[in-house]
Amino acid sequence: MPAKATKKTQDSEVKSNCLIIKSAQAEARVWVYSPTIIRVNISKKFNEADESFAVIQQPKTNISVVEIDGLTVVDTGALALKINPQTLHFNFYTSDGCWLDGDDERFGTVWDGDKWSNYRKMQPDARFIGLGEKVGPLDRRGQAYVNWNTDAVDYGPKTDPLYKTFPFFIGLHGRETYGLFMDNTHKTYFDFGASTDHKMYWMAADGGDLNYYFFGAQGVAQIIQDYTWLTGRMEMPPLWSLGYQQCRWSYMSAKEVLKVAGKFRKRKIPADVMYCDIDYMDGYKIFTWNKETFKDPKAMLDELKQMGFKLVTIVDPGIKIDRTYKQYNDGIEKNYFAKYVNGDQYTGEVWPGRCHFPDFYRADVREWWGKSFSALTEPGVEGFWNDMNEPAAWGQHIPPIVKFGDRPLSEVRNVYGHQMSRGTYDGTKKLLNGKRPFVLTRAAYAGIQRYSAVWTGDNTANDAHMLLGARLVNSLGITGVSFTGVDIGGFSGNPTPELMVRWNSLGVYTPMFRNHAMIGTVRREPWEWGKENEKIIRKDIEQRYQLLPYLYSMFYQSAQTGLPVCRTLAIAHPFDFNVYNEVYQNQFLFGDSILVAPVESTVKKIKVYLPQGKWYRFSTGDAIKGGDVIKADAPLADLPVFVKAGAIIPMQSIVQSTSEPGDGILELHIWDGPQTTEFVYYEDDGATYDYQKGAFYKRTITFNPVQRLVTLSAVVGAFVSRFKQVRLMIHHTDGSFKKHKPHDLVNEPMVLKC
Ligand code: MIG
Repeated sequence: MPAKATKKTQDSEVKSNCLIIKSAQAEARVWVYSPTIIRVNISKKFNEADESFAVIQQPKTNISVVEIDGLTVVDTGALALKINPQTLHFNFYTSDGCWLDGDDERFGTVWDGDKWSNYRKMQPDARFIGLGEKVGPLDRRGQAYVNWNTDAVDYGPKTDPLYKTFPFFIGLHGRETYGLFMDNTHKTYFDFGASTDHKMYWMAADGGDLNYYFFGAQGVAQIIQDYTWLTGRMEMPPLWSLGYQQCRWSYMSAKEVLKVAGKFRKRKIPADVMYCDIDYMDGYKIFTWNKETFKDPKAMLDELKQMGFKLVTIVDPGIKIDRTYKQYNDGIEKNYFAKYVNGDQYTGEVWPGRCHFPDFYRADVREWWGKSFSALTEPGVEGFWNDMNEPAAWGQHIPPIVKFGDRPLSEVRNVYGHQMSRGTYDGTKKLLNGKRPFVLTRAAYAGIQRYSAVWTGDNTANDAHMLLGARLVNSLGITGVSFTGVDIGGFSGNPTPELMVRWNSLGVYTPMFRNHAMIGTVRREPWEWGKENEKIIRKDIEQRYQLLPYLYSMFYQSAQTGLPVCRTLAIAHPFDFNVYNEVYQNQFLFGDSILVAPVESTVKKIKVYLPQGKWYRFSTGDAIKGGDVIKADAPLADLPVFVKAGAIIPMQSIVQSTSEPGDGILELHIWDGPQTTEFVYYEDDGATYDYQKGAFYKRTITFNPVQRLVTLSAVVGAFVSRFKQVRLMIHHTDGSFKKHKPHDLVNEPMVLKC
């Protein structure tokens, strides 16, 4: 029975859509965001502005509250929250009464000045996944983490914290799933039973409220969908950013950039993107070009364009203190920089020397920042790499007396990179006049997917880091960030040729495919590793380009549902406990139906766990029975990659960059399976926002193995496909493969025999 709007019991009242409970210790406010999402905010002193950097939804306009046996119960239909108004203990249940999660009865929430800690019951079989970019195993049980965005130079497989903050995890026990997003930007702590009696886990913050969103949907994928509904999803990235990207700290001159780009074309290694790291600037002054080494940026960009390359340039937040520098003068004049508590500008040292730091929390500062990109967009740059935005200053410890607007650093450090990326995205989107910018950031907070892709910072050239990278990418995917990548080859140190090749193979199956290395390391370009290795690298990069129609459709799916492109097996198989086994935890699905098993460069045979069902080895077409561990060959030229029976994978001919049209034939690769399967094919111009106005091309492809038919539904959307024909490529259970004759692609439904 819903409570009347004015109903007031002894301890609780409902004011419009908010349940308010006052205890001796604190006040709790509860809102319902959807039947499966309830927000709880407990505080001693609410900030009535109630802003969030992450959440883009509003609560529902009503809330249903009843009193049962002294408990205040919020019932959403799908979820029941039972609150003890005296102790402020909260417990969440499914609609059929199954307990999901709640406060530990002994402690619940405890305050220590402005700090709070919250203790929560832990079941014996509890598992936890999530928190985004965090080292350690897939199952976080027994691990503890801190969120405090840090320039984690030389981080190792145990370093914490790293660059980003995602206070969101998914818990599992029995057959139940739940999620919890603690939307608090202070330094926060999560201890998943690492340092307790195994009866509880806990989380804490150095300030702010115990402000969390509880997700009660059943299924990991459902919770990710709800979480990304709440915090937003990415827009479609420019197609070129899904191609191969070549970076280095630094290509030192326009001449060198062009030479490297030219070599890709000469050696017929597909690639789309070149990068300029910090040395393109004049004295590391952001939004400038070095007058000698990059004399004519437009000429360089024109030439790159002719070769089918895009350029991404780096920007750091630190603005050099220099009276001859526009951004410095603007910033001083308009008061755009962060200050100490006494009102003086904060000064820290980074690449340019002494710097001030833009106050990205202010809309006018973001606007100014965004406009400054014209120095890069005018000559033709379309990709913007946001580095050092933890923020980083030499020495790492920006004093706590620094303020951004009226907020102390301690409160908002974790969202500095988020706000910088927001300014970059909004600004460059305007400047590019309808074209999609590519934005990449190192520091981030929950919700970053709305503005930017992310990479995992300064990793190292060793096998452990390569495997860790797979876990970081998969974990970022759980927290709603799809467009992710690592420095392929490892940033610091020098990979062996074998590691370089292996890492490149894995890069094919990473949303962002970028080769990058630190200054002073050996050259990393594909031709630096000997003839044989170059061949393997070329073959793998070609594979990536052939997969682009599949990958682009997967990005579309991700933009629609929030499901990541790289998916830990825990998403589709949360209760298949093999997926958490340390031997198999790095495995992931690349899109709906490609399973990738990362392997160290020194290992030539590995154990792979294939979930229930039938599988095929991608490279050979050999059929394999799932639900078991197999020993897979892993020669350097053939990373263990598998496809699900029934998989429909649209592919294309090899092109040297996404700007090439190719042969116009869409190849539908299908691996025979027992059941009817479906794939939603998606295409648009890959460059503009016209898809948001209907200029897309979408159709459902269905494979019916009994009738031996492949059908393409009528096209939805007004875009004309870049493909003229469609060709079935059928992989049969006996390992044979049949390439059918191409058919003209028409917009009406198509039925093809196979
Ligand atoms: O202090 O711009 O993580 O990718 O090459 C190092 C130079 C600054 C750190 C980034 C790295 C980049 C490097 N930057």
